[in-house]
Amino acid sequence: QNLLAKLRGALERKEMEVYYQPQMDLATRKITGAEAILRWNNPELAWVSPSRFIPIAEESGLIVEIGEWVLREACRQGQAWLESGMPPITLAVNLSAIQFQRGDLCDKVGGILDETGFEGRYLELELTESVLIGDHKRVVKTIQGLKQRDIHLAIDDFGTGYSSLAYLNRFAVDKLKIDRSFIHDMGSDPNNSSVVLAIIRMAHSLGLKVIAEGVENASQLEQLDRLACDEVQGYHLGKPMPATTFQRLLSNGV
Ligand code: G
Ligand code: G
Ligand code: MN
Ligand code: NA
Repeated sequence: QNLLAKLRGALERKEMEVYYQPQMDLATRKITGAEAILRWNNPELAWVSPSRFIPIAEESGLIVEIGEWVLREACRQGQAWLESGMPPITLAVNLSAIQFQRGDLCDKVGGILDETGFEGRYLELELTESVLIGDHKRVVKTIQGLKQRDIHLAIDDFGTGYSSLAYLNRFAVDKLKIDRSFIHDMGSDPNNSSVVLAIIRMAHSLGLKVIAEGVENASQLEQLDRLACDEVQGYHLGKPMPATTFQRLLSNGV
């Protein structure tokens, strides 16, 4: 396939870049984190959305190499920001189920932490619900390994998967990311916020934090604050942006 052919070698040609999208703590209204989001700029194709190329990278196995590159790049950047005196923030990195299911994830991640000097307590890995319904023993072992390095774990796109709620208790997950479709549906009708409220209550009763994705306006932000949501992420705070732009945003004391 054409896209796959171009995807091979994209890293070597330096066509990939990691963007950062701010995450805000609702209680303090401060930026406390960022999600690392991959951008691919191919000279012939211009910008290609990850929703188009990630599935191809997964099918072809290229996601292992690409995912490792994103992780290393985010940890390197996070450590550089810390060393430059920026306030500590948590960097969230997306993991593909394929990366998670390979037996060597903990060694890979641990190696990158050692190599960059970035501490695990500043790193959050975003998993999808589908990851947790895989081989139970292996999932538990991998999660234990990551926890030993104080790495945080978040469930991405929460509420859109088809697995049961049982895994929330069974696995040492720290945070739920409420899928942006639920935030969108909150709209102007407060009745639509009941699903969001249910997720927040359940998460808190299990001792988990909650972040809302896709927050696009002040009304959604204030609704989420009233529902006791912990953190928000979305265009209202900022789109994914290059590292230099994010650094400027953070040093302007938001
Ligand atoms: O930017 P966009 O909305 O098109 O992103 C689409 C999807 O791509 C999102 O679900 C996001 O989680 C995923 N994505 C972005 N960066 C990465 C990455 O580095 N690794 C993986 N596996 N997925 C990513
Ligand atoms: O699935 P994941 O959460 O990793 O997807 C992140 C993607 O969501 C990013 O690629 C980003 O472009 C997109 N995104 C981030 N904030 C918003 C938002 O407020 N509205 C919409 N529609 N998309 C968003
Ligand atoms: Mn994500
Ligand atoms: Na998401």
